Amino acid sequence: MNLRCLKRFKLSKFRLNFQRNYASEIQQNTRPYKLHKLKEPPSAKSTLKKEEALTYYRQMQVIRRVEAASSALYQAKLIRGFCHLYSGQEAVAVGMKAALRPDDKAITSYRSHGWTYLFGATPLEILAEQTGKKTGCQRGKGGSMHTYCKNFYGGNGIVGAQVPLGTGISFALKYMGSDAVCITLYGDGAADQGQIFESFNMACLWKLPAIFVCENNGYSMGTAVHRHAGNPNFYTRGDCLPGLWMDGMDLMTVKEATKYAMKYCKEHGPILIEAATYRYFGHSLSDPGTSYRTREEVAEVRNKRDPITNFKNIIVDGGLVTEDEIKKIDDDVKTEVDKATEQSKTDPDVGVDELVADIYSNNLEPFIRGVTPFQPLQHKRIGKAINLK
Ligand SMILES: Cc1ncc(C[n+]2csc(CCOP(=O)(O)OP(=O)(O)O)c2C)c(N)n1
Ligand SMILES: [Mg+2]
Repeated sequence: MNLRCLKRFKLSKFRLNFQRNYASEIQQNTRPYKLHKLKEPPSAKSTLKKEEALTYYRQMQVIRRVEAASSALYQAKLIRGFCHLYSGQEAVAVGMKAALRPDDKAITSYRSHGWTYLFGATPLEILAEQTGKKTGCQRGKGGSMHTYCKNFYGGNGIVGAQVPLGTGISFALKYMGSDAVCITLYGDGAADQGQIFESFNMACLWKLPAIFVCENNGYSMGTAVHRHAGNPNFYTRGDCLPGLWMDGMDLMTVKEATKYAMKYCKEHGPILIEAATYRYFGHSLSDPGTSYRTREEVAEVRNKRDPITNFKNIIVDGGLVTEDEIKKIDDDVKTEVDKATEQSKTDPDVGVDELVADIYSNNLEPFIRGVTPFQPLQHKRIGKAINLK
């Protein structure tokens, strides 16, 4: 590049930066939806304010870093048992939560860390829960698959079992005259279970404020969708439920779909959303995730469809957020999660005295029945295992 070209290049870069710092909100086109038994699609445009952009970007980065930290702690054998990571699926949780109001509820499967964070748990509480420490969100007694906080009902290990539970939460909301809705998430592998259809039926019958979300990440453990689903269009499988397909890798597409679904289910009853997404890690951390898919496939999604890179490009290219602001968030999140990771190694373990504590919220018998007939264990109330702050 000669000197004149270089000067011109610098000037245009300066102009671009100047313009980039200018926008306080942008309009983004949502990605096309597919509809089933619905007349109108969600909005084709979504407005994004600067503060929202910074928040959503940060939330997605925290989720990804907490999962990377969970993976490292698992490799170091400081997390034992099952551990399922959400990396790649962040835009579904952050986009949906962005549309919810403070009293709305959610329930999901064992892939729950990201949702727990969005409903109020800190990175330390999520990591320390997995390392079995007292500072964990359930005082270390739930572990990776059983994380909860106010308005978030877990963290459920049995495939599909959260769907009737979520339907029950929606029923309770209607019964108590609440304006809130409940989002019930399940995977493509869970979608063939009988209890899902029983739940749909009850929700339809009683017009419950229920948003069912099938997170189609392409695989049920090591089985690809085309090998396990007779009908792979999960958004069409609700029988009496209308369905909506959305690109779950695009945060604003997810947010607009959620706003639409909330309005729909308050007016007409339940709705089913399929979120097309992808997971980067194996099914759980004991699965390398490479025997049933190629490394190239994973690399291609990371390069072309990654939800965080996609969102970053939109907000930087749209002039809403600068590269420096992105870097600052990245650095802050790294510092916060690194600190939480170290603390999750050294905080005190849960004592044996807690083994039979907090089993009942209101214990009516002093002893735990049926565990050791010769030496009954006394029930203790140590502290709230669920932080309702
Ligand atoms: C009733 C039941 N059957 C089998 C399992 C073992 N299992 C755990 S996760 C899983 C696959 C579920 O896949 P999907 O619903 O697509 O969710 P994803 O893991 O992709 O999020 C299976 C078969 C289980 N936990 N519960
Ligand atoms: Mg799946």
